[in-house]
Amino acid sequence: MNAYLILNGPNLNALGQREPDVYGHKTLADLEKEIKAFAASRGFEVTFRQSNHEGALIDWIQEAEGKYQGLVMNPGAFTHYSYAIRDALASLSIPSVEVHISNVHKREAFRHQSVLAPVMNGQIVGLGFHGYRLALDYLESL
Ligand code: CA2
Repeated sequence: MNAYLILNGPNLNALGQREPDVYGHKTLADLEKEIKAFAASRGFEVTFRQSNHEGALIDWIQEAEGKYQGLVMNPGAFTHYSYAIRDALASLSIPSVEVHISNVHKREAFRHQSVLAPVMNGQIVGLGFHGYRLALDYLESL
């Protein structure tokens, strides 16, 4: 059975608590529940991790090698400037997809750039929680 790691970065633990106009009313626990049900219906496994700390995310990326068939990551604001996460992703041999709940291109200019997207297989933005399902569908298609 395929297994995928889903990483969520800084502030995503606050989903559903503030800025519902941007991120909606659902919480991170709701996301985990929905995606776990989706995975069960498709016959694969998902492991969820969230951290507000860059180093913790890097440790999980490094540990994913050989353990999972792919990575889905919403790196939060690290997307826009973390070369340390980029280096970790660049040395990962399993496929990875960047997901953003909001449409970053409709927002502030600093959110338009991803320093991570060039070392990942692809990027999904602005489709809410559905982006995580699409990313998993893509990984399953490989
Ligand atoms: O749209 C996304 O998924 C983001 O990765 C969310 C990040 C943001 O920094 C990225 O530019 C785009 C922010 C995480 C969520 O922050 C919250 C703040 C207040 C309330 C709820 C979540």
